[in-house]
Amino acid sequence: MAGRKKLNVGMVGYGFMGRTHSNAFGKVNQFFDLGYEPVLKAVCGRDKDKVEDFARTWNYATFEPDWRKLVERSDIDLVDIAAPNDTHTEIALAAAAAGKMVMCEKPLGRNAAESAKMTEAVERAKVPNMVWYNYRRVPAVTLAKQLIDEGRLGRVYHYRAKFLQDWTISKDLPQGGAGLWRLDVGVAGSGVTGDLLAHCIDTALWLNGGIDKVTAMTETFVKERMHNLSGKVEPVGIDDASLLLARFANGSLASFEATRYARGHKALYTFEINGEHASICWDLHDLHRLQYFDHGDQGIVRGWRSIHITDRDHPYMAHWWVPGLQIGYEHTFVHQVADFLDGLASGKPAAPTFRDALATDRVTDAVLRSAQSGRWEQP
Ligand code: SOE
Repeated sequence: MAGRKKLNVGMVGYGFMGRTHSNAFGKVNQFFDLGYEPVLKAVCGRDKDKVEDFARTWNYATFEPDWRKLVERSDIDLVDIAAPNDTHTEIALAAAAAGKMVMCEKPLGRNAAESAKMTEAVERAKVPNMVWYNYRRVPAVTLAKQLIDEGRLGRVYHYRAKFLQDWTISKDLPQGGAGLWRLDVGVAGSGVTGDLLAHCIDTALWLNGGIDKVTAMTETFVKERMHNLSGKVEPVGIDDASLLLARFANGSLASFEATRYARGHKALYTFEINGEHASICWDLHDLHRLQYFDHGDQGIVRGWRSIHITDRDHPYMAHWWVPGLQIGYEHTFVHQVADFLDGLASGKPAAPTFRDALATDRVTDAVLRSAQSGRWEQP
């Protein structure tokens, strides 16, 4: 599109998520015809050498060691927060107060109280905002949403989801510091509940509506770990595994499981939805396929279909290659930026907004409360 408006991006953080977001900002205009063009203006991080190197690799024009300076810069339109969870609130509040658009990596806050403050701040400042729950934008997951909204499943009875990893099983793995802050409860807020289960809950709220109540259990299998910053063995405050039952407002029953102790599984996010007329299954390890069973099919050919989501009429796929050629994980972030920019142009904000992500954090808070109280808890 000719005459695109430039949108100057200031990124805070240069870890795994800093890379996924930067890649998405850099690629989006090559594949989507949009009214806006992100410009990688500045990246911010405390380690000068690392941030300088990151700026060079990802083509940022400048770098800033202090996020406060970045937020105040008049040449920054959008602040993207890809730094550890304990930084999200302060940066988002300052960015909103400075009138910047704000995008934030999930989970929005370390708990719902922080997320509520952030939500109030962006809404008070009336600045566009979004949270990076990228799995909504796997084309197969977006297609699941379309099929549900078309009423193909009818009444939903069951929602079943899990997110399994195995990278923290070793007792020798330290907690804290670069790459391992997810094990430090002070920084992360919680363990797998905020990190992995939150993805399952975000998708579930989107596909199946609100959750009325939950009953949960959590466990910390390794109770002490060396802390990289203090150099001492310290108690582990995060949950290593989180399992729950839930009741949705639409009457359906759900079970969810998240763990980093499922030997052999690296990032196995799956969900299955069983409705009156049809069922849907999806699996992140096979992300370009959607399994679909339709009871309305003629009996002799009725069975599970494995739909290869690569055709031009599948969500997002007309923007990529030719039918039959699939895309992957990094593209979900490109789709997220494309929808955000489209929302700016149309005035219809793309989801999940901070308010949507607050709803997820209310559910994950209820999960942690229920694991403590042993009772059903409401989000
Ligand atoms: C944790 O290992 C992690 O990187 C999460 O933080 C991401 O949100 C998830 O998508 C993959 O796993």
